[in-house]
Amino acid sequence: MPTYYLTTPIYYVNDKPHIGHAYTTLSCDVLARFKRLDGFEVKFLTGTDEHGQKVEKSAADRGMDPQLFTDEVSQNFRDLTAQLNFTNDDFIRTTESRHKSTCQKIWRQMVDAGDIYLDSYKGWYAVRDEAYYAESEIVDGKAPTGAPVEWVEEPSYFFRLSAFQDRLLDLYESNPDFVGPKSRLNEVKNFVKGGLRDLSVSRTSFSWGIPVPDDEKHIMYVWLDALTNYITAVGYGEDQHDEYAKFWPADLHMVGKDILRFHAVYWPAFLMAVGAPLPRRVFAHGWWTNEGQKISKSLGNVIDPVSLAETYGLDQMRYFLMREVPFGSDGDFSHAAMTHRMNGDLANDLGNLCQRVLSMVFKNCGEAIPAKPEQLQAADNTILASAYALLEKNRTQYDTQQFHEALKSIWDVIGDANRYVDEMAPWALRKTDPDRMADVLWVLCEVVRVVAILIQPVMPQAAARLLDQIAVPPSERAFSLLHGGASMAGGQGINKPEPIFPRYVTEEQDAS
Ligand code: ME8
Repeated sequence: MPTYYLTTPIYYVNDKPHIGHAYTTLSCDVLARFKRLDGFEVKFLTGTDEHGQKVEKSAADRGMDPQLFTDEVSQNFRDLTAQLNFTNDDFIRTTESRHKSTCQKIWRQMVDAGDIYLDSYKGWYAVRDEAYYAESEIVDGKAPTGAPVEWVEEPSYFFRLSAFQDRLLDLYESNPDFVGPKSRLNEVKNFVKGGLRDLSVSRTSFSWGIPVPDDEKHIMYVWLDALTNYITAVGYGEDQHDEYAKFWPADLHMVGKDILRFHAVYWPAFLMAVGAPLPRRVFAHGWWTNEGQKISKSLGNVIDPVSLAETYGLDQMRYFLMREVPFGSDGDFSHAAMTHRMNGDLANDLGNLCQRVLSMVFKNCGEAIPAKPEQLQAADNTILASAYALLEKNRTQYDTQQFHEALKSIWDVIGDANRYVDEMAPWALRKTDPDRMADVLWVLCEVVRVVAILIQPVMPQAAARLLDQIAVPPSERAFSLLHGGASMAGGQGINKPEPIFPRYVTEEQDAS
C-alpha cells in the first residue's frame, strides 16, 4: 500500500486555538482523508510546541508552572481536533519524553558531524516570533514582522548553517516542487542567496526547554526542538523504527507563510547535517483576516472556530474555508462571504440538485433507485463522463494543494447536472415517457453518488448522509469505486429524502 505522511505546524501553547490554526489543520485533514479514500496508508500528525521563552512567559503571566500551563493549553488544541472532526493519527507534544530523546540524539549527531560549535550570541531576538534578527533587518526598532525585539548577549552553541548554502540552493534548483506555491520558492531562494549566517541554537538566560546534552546550562533553541517533532513522531533513532522506515521522508509539511523560512531553510539543513532524507514538499498557505482586519487579540477580533461551526454548521465551515480562497493566497473571513457560499454553492447548487432528484425518485420510481439503463443517450454519456473524469483531476489538484480548484471542478459538474435536469425535464417525461424518466433519474443518482464520494474529504458528515440517502453502503465509498464499471446497479430502496444543506436564515428573515 502506498504511504503518505503529512504534518501541520505544532502550535504554540501561549493561547487558545483560533481560526488560523484550525485552517492549517483542516487543510491537512482534507488531504489526509482524500489520500485514505484513494488507497494510501496515511500518517497525519499535529500537536503542540510547548517550550521556549514565549510559552514560559505566558505561563508566568498566568502565575502557573509551565508544565501545568502547557498541559492545560495543549488540551485545548487536542479538543479542537475532535470538535472539528479532524482525523490526525497522532498528537505530539514537545514536552513528551519521546521528543526530548530525539532532540538530544540529533544534537549529538550534529556535534559529531562538526556542525555545532560553542561561541556567544550578541544581537536581537523577538520572543513573539522566537526568532533572531540581524541589525540590518530591524525596522523602527522592531522585527520585520512587527514583533518587539530585545537585545540578547549570552554564551550560545551555533549550528553551521552557512556551510549549507550551496546544498540548499542545489535542493531548490533540482527539486522546484520542494516549496509550494511556486511563487514562494523565489522568496526562499533569495533569502538563501543573500547569505546564511550560522544559527544560534541554544539559550542560557532561561530554562524552559530541552537541555543540551553534556552542557545543561544551555537549553536548545525552540525551533530546533520544534522542527524535530516531525521525525520524533515516526520514531527516528529508536531501535524499532518501523514507522520511520515506512513514513519518512514526509510527503508534506503544511505551514503558514509566516514560518516558511524555518521549514524550507533551517529544517532541510538540520536534516542534511544528520544525513537524513529531506521532506518532499513544504507548502505555505496564506493568512486570514476578519472582515478586512488583521486578526489579533488586541483588536479583540479573534475568530473561534468552534463557535463558527456552531453558527454555520461544521461541514459548511469546512467547505467555506477550503473553497473561498485560492489555497496559498491570503483570505478574508466575512459573514457575507460565508452565507453566500452556504446558500449558493451548498443549499442552491448541491442541495437542490439532490433534493429535486431524490424527491422525484422517491415519488415516481417506487421509492427505489431506478435500474441502470441498458442504453444511454449522448447527453447522459457527456454528464457521466465529466463526473468520472473528476477523480483524476482532483488527484492532481490535491497533490498540488489546490483544494479550491478541486471543489470548483466538482461544482462545475454539479452545475452541469442542474442544467441536465432542466433540459431533460424528468417531471414532464413522467407522463410522456416514464422509461426515459427513469433512465434520466438513474444518470442523476449516479452523478450524485460520484459527487458525494468526492466531497467526503471536505464535508464528511454531509457526504455520509447523502450516501446514506442514495443507499450506498459505507463499504462502497472509496475512490476505487468512482468509475463507470462500478456504477450503481439500481433497485436499492431509499427513504424520503431530507434536505442536507440548510440555507442560512437570520432571525429577522425567519420571522418574516
Ligand atoms: O509558529 N491565518 O506556532 P503558532 C492563517 N510553534 N493561518 C494562521 C493564522 C492566520 N491568521 N494565524 C496562525 C508556530 N495561523 C510554531 C510552529 S512548527 C515546527 C512550529 C497558522 O502557534 C499558520 O499555520 O504561531 C501558522 O504558520 C501557524 O498557525 C503558526 O502557529
